[in-house]
Amino acid sequence: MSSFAGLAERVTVPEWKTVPQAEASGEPKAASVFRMIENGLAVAPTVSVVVPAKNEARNLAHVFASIPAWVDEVLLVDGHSVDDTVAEAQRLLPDVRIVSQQGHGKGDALREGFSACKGDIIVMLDADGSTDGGELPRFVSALMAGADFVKGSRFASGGGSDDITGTRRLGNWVLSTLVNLLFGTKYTDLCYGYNAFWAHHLPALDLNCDGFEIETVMNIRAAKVGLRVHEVPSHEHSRVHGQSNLHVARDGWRIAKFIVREWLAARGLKRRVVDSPVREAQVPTAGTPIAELPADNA
Ligand SMILES: Nc1nc2c(ncn2[C@@H]2O[C@H](COP(=O)(O)OP(=O)(O)OP(=O)(O)O)[C@@H](O)[C@H]2O)c(=O)[nH]1
Ligand SMILES: [Mg+2]
Repeated sequence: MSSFAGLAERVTVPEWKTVPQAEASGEPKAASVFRMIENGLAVAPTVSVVVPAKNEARNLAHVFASIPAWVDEVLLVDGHSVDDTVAEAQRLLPDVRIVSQQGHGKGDALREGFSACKGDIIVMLDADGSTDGGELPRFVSALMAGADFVKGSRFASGGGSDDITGTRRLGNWVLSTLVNLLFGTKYTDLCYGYNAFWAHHLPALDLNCDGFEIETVMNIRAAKVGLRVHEVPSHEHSRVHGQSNLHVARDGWRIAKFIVREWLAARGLKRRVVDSPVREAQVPTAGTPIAELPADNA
């Protein structure tokens, strides 16, 4: 378990309580330990937090201070920053793992960060101070309760935003409605950067996009492969310092094109499934991991 020297003093979290699993169950000694993540809830799975950051040096103190001390690793994916993002991250959090992004774009950054994670659970958190690490127990709790993929929602009951403009709200509603119609989902928020999932579902998500469409594509793929998706309310704060990298019209149009692309791909897949006699033999059984089920909800 990593120490994150310096972080624990700044963050108010419940006292560490490690209980060997074997002691709790009376079974032979196991490697896992439970950690208290909030009052009345202890978890054994390890948690990685991925923070994509492009010129966010001035926001990192705020962001890191919100990350609870029970998090096992924090990965900062640096997007060719020209400010002191990397040095500041290392100064604030000596245990931080720096991933130097090879490509460009938030989607590319998250993909590189996800593939470097060692935790059982992966959580994505923005570096501009808009997403609050203090909400992490909600995401982890939902995963522990049976979800495969947990999306934060600013528009679920209990959520909110200090940041969203009228234009963005409308655009997000239109895109969410389109996805719900095309994929049979009931998402209340589509383009939000606070999500968490079990790391073993990463191959099923098969992420291959580079830009701000990444959250949308993740949400669609999660539905397409049959993952159990839960929404939890989240409050989006205003960016603390600096300027957004998102261009509403350009990125909104790009997201719309990705939605249509995913829909066409799902229809093609469905046709192949229907045409192929081999698929007949692949009817899922009770023991089949849900991420390996064929897509069927286009
Ligand atoms: N590594 C990396 N991070 C990026 C890149 N583009 C954006 N980010 C980060 O992704 C997060 C979200 O980007 P923002 O620019 O805040 O965009 P947004 O949150 O969608 O839009 P706002 O609501 O206007 O803030 C921030 O932490 C950015 O620093 C990139 O190309 N590489
Ligand atoms: Mg932002």
